[in-house]
Amino acid sequence: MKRTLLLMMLAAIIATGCAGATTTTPEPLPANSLPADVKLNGTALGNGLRVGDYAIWLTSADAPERGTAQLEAVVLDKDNRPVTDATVSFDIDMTNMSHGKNVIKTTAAGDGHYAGEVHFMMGGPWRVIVVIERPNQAPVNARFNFNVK
Ligand SMILES: [Cu+2]
Repeated sequence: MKRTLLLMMLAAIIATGCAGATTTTPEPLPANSLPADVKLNGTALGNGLRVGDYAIWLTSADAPERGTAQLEAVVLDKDNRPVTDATVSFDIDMTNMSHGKNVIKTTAAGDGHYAGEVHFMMGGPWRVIVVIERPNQAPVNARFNFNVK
């Protein structure tokens, strides 16, 4: 009996230790979970993601094709309010081959929108890691996978 309790406590301690903000498993947010007052500019690149205290959406002005694309991340806090004081960048690469490190700084476009121009060198499977940095907080990564024509 005592031994069981000890094991349960140990399990609880281990579980708590793994629940740090940077290791939170992203949770997909379907389109209907976007608040009514938040507008996405363009086509959503997959579901939104809940990562830690953030809800993040990634859109492309046009369906992504080989060449230049205007991407936009929308960053909301845990109460679905726009996060306007973050530094947001796009870390882009293909998932079936690497084209090297390519990180694009975005420009804050108001209301939690962050815009950046990226270049897709070829069609195929790509990913964009949206990196969210705020003062005195660990960076948060949200990874979006999608196909480029
Ligand atoms: Cu490639």
